[in-house]
Amino acid sequence: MKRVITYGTYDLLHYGHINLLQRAKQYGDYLIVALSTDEFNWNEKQKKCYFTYEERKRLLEAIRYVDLVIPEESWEQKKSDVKEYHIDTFVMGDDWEGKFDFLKEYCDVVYLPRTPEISTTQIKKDLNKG
Ligand code: C2G
Repeated sequence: MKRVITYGTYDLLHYGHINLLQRAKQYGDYLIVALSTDEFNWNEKQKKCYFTYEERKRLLEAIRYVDLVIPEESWEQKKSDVKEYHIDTFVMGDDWEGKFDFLKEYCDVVYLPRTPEISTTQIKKDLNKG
């Protein structure tokens, strides 16, 4: 069984995220999403999520490509996650290009093109226009 992992906030969930998850799953049979906790988002990314961790986890678990959701609580957990979950391929959007190459010692590292036209920031801007 080929195991894939990816990380993110996934708030507000949109089709750009789905595109990423769908492509990530193509690298194996089992996809784990390490979902940023509310604390990690606020303390490390200064992101205040609209949906709580539990709500975002529930949404991700409903996606056919996702097999397991685990918490992302620190920047440093990736190496231990890759070992603990016997990961074959680490996948991220290419906005992170090169940032996680240190994992190449432990698994394949793939950066996939983002879906360019959509982002949570854009959604919020458009909604605020009324
Ligand atoms: N993404 C995408 N296209 C978009 C928006 C996002 O492909 N239009 C991808 C991102 O590249 C990322 C994933 O969807 O791989 C999740 O995006 P975010 O929730 O914004 O993730 P981020 O806040 O960048 O957190 O340790 C890594 C971090 O947790 C990543």
